[in-house]
Amino acid sequence: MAIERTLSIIKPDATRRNLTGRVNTMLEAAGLRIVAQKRLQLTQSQAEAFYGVHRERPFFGGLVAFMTSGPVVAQVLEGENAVAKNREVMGATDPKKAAPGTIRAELAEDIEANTVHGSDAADTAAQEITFFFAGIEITG
Ligand code: 3AN
Repeated sequence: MAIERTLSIIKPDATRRNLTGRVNTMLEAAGLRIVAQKRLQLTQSQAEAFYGVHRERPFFGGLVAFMTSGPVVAQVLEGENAVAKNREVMGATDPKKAAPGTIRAELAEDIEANTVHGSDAADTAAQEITFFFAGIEITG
């Protein structure tokens, strides 16, 4: 299996509840290595650009408002099959449907305030990593 990198975001509901460490423990326990990490406050235009693919969806405005409601922690995760492995440890978008033991089942508040973002494919991972990080900020 290939060593991959994926982009993870710990969302404002989690930073507000001081859960960054809890999330990181679950990521690391799943075999993912945090090879870059920074806490930042997204502006409205940055959040709109990051979630541009969802621009036409009815929840877009709420999603942008939520993602700018407090700090986020952007991370690059590395490991075997990292994109799929991170999606697995995150759990389903709606925490009510997330498998027990996943981050969203354990920690998420609802379908919008769902604690973590994770890239959904290798190509989007590459784009999303570049959105947040310069190459010099990522160490193996
Ligand atoms: P995922 O984050 O599981 O890949 P996406 O990419 O379909 O899910 O959605 C991006 C984000 O938009 C979700 N993480 C969630 O915060 C929000 N979202 C998705 N569907 C809904 C919905 N029906 N109502 C409110 N927010 C939603």
